[in-house]
Formats: sequence, C-alpha cells, structure tokens
Amino acid sequence: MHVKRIHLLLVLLAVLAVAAALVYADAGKIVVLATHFGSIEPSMQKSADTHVAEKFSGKTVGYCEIPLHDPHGGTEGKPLDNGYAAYTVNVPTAGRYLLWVRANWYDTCGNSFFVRVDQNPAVAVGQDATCGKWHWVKGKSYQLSAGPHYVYFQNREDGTKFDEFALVKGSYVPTRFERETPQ
Ligand SMILES: [Ca+2]
Repeated sequence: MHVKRIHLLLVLLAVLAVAAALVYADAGKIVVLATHFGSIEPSMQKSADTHVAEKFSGKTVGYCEIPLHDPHGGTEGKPLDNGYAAYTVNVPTAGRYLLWVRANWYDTCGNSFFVRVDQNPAVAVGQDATCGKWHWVKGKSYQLSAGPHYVYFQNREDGTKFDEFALVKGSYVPTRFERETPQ
C-alpha cells in the first residue's frame, strides 16, 4: 500500500514535470489567429473565404485581407485608406520577441503590411517575392514586458492576406501553420 502510494506520487510528479516543461517551452511562442482581432477598420476585412491552412489535417481557417482595389495599386504609393486590424496579445514572460506573419501576397505591389507594436513606429513587413502562397514573413523584434501588448496590421498595399501571426522569443522559426496560443 505504502509503496503503491509512492509510485503514484512519482508518476504524478513526472506528469507535472512534463506539463511544466511543455508550458515553459510554449511560453516563448505566442500565436494569434488573424480573425481573432479586437477591432478592425476597412478596407482591412475578415474574408468571407477560408482556406486549408494545414494540409495534413485538412484544417481550414479564416484570414484577414486588404482586398484588391480597382485598379490594383501598381506602384509603392501611399495606402488608399487607414484600414487596420488590432490585436491584444498577452505576453506571459518578459523578453525580446520577434514578430512573424503568415501571409499570402497577390504580387510585388501587394506584398506588405505596416505592422505596429504598442507605440513603436509602424514598419513595413513583407516586400518579399513569394506570391500566391501562404508563408511566414519575418518582422522586427521588440522588447516586451509581461502583460498585454497591442499589435496593429495596417494597410500598406492592396491584395494582401494574413491568417495568423506569432511573437517568438528565441530562435524558433515557424514553417507551417501554428496552433493558436490560448490567451
Ligand atoms: Ca510591395
């Protein structure tokens, strides 16, 4: 009986240790779905469409977009409106976080967002040549305290989509669709 109890306690401790390790490992990566915005302003919109985000499981997700304007902007001009989607992200542990966006671009005149974190200056994220394909794009890094932070995706060019973004502490590089972090 006594030995059994000790065994049970050891198993329980092992389970707790694994759970703690998982939570600790996860603490460095915060993933937010694009459709889970706190507020949104046109021409940023939640698309009526969804897409298969994860081929293996067939999981479909929604996305936000600056839809194509007519005519589509053919130069790197000023955005036509102040459309944005705003997010509150709860950061569990303070540190330096790199912002990543999973985006899908129409073309090289529709391949960026302005991203603003808290009161930091807005920066253009994207401008890469991978068009018509969901892929992760690296943004800037930010020193963040534990607690709520604000992330804004603002219109820079039309024909731009994103389905999630991540704040990553450390060297982890997202390559596939990431499960959303419970907030
Ligand atoms: Ca561009």
